[in-house]
Amino acid sequence: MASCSPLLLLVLCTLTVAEAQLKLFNLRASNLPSGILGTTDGYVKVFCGSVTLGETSVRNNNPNPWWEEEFTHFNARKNDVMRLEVHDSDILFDDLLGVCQRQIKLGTHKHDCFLEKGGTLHYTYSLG
Ligand SMILES: [Ca+2]
Repeated sequence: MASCSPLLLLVLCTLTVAEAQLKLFNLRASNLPSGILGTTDGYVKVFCGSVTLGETSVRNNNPNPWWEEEFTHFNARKNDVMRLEVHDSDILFDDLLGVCQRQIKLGTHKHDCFLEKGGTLHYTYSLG
């Protein structure tokens, strides 16, 4: 058909896989366990797909920390895997308290994630 140009098809395809903006915020945790040294010094590392978005500051000696940091990824796509790692900072080796992984969906979503070594991570993200 003369009306269906290859250029139009290309534009449609590009729109279908359009990249979206991911924003992660309202990060907090509750009931984090204490390590051998007895203090819980939590921080969170954030990844999306193969991209490292960064990490929060360390909240020293607080089993119920919150973090004001927000993370933004401008080239996110629906169904990318977002990965949040909760660590306890220590003098020698930091402990990994747990990992939260989720395929991101369009819209704004609030989640609670139970950590392997105890405690819960709470976060909100929006994709659009
Ligand atoms: Ca610690």
